Amino acid sequence: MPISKNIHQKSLSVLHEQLAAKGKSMDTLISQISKFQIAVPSWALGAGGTRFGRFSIGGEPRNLEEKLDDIALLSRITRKTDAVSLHIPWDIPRDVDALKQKAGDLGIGFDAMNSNTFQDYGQPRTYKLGSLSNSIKETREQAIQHNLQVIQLGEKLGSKGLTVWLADGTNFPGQSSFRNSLKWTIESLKEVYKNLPADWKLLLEYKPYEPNFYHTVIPDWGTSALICNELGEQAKVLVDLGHHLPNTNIEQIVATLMFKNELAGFHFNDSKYGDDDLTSGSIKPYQLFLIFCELISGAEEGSQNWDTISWMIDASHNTKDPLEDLVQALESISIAYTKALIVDRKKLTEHQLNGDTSSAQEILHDAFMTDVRPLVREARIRQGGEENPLDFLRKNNIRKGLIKERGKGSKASGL
Ligand code: RM4
Ligand code: MN
Ligand code: MN
Repeated sequence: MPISKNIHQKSLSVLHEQLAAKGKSMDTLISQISKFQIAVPSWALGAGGTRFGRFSIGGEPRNLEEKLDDIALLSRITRKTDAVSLHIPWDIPRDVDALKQKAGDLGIGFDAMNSNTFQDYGQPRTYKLGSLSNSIKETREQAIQHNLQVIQLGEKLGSKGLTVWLADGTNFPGQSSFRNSLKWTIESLKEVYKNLPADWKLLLEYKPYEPNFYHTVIPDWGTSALICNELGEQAKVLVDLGHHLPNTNIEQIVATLMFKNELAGFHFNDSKYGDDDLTSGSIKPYQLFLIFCELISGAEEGSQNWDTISWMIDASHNTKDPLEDLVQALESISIAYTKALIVDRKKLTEHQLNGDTSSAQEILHDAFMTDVRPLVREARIRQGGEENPLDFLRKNNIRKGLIKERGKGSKASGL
């Protein structure tokens, strides 16, 4: 909701007083908020589909260049993103140098590259029964080569990471051997890892089910970590928030991974039941806050360096304007991060050590219940972003303009 400058200033000064009482400096917080940038996935700029259908939103980017234009707009109005995460082959550039040049001009970098061995797109061998875990050597080899090509492309663009998500698994008991599938996956990933540039990381996702419903080769963080340990230091676990069974304690997973310096980064989204890819913070904002609490304390207490963690959104949506959805996601993530920054960690530790359960809980609640939106808004304004990015999109008829330029039926590559 748009608010007046007067109300913004008033609420900011109330917050300033509240924070000062807790010994928190507003300027330090603002610079932390401003530094925190989240990469946008190239596949979130069009209307997402479900397996039952896809409804075009109109004005979707028709090519990679237009995807960059959309991200540049998001970047300008929110100041919360400065990079795109590409998905190959959805995003094979027509002209790599020209794309790099354009991205540079727009101030957009290339975050982790995503390989795709979960679909068939005209390659010689099908991935119907798996890719890196396939029982047929030639199919595994093809999937390895695909990942190597993604790395090569990423190197040209200046990316520093390869994200691997495997759809591999089975639908029925007995369909394959658990142990062989895991062994072949590890062998294949070792081949990929051998070719990983020294300053890259391999981000390995896990997911308990879907598209396979009996078993997934890498179902959980433990299996992902086990594989990463076999690969080496540069391989770490990527936590996609939607890739857990309902009620999983994701903040604990984050803490454990950081404890072992095994956290590669995040795919932010929200979920009610499964891999719903709903807007971050739309369903479980308290969980998102608790995750950030673990991230901040894990980094502050020296478990894992904050700068080694990658931040990406992974969402798709079939009923919202993708630009509006991404604005909302970037805002929710920044709010959760800011709330976690204002937790009185010193007091929290004291209460933990004294066994004072109620007071410990109160510390977290107090931070979570604080309305930090004026702070996030102020950070954005100071960086030259829009006071209210959502309102900006509406007032300036951005979608209407895009529909006029790109057409009503344009369809972005992706899901
Ligand atoms: C998967 C997973 C991957 C993403 C694809 C599109 O469920 O989350 O990260 O590459 O979706
Ligand atoms: Mn993901
Ligand atoms: Mn997913």
